[in-house]
Amino acid sequence: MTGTAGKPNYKFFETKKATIVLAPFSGGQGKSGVEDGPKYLMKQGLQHGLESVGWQVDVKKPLEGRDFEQRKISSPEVDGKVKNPTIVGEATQLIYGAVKSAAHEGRLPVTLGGDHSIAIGTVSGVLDKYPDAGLLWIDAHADINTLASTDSGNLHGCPVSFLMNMERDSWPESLKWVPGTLKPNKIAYIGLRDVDPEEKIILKNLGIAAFSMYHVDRYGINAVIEMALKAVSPDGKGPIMVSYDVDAIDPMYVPATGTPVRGGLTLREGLFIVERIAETGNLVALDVVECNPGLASHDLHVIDTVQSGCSIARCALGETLL
Ligand SMILES: [Mn+2]
Repeated sequence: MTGTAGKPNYKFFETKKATIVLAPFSGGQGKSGVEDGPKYLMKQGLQHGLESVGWQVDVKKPLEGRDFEQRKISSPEVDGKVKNPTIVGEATQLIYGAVKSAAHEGRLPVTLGGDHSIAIGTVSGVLDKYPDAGLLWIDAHADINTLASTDSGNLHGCPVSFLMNMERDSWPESLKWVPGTLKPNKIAYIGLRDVDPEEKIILKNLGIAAFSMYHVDRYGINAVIEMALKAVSPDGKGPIMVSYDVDAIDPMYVPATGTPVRGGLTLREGLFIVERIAETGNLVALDVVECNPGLASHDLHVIDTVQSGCSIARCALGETLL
């Protein structure tokens, strides 16, 4: 290996066309501000960053004019334990439509959250085009609570259980559109360090490839990525989607996020994950979620967080250090 590793070649795309899907949605959790994530990321130059690495980019706004924030504030909904299932169902279905059509048009969807509940829509949309896609979930949390196991009732802690069709009988009407076709052998986690007891049991029972910060320390990030890729695509040829929660990275680098947990990835480890996935040529979609400028204690926190989000997107879409 020389210092001039080849530029990534995205083999599932004839031409490098991407669609930025703006998903300014906060209804999967209680805090305000995460709905401003897309606006800040765009203001920081995310679109130009993708164009600078050779992509033709268009922008879709599937939630425009829908007033989900207003509905969350003026008529908060609790169904059993579950909070705001109606707006989560409606918003994720709109995002699903946008991501699905971008994918079917041969474009690479880059969805900007918003809280992580939006991945119910993005992953479902990507699987419609690439049913055998592997999903890498980069996160401090497993986000695999079921409606029975969730303590908080916040749906951003549950998207994976919907994607995997777990306990469908308990689902609210608004989420019944979710196809739920993700198989346990098609998801791998990197960065975990705050996993609920019942989630640990679910991960173990389903045999899901889950790499915590312990594994990152034990084996190093390079080996962990290879193991994660192998778990979801044993022959190394299948399409890969990345759902990237910025809280995977340590709050030292990414402070402005809803559920920060200390002891996370360094910024370099966090970027290396997407650089390496880009290098495989197998990337077909990316989410960048949970940037919450409203939770920064000063401007530098906003800049650190938003710049990290932009870097994740550029590295995933082919920016290299050399
Ligand atoms: Mn998450």
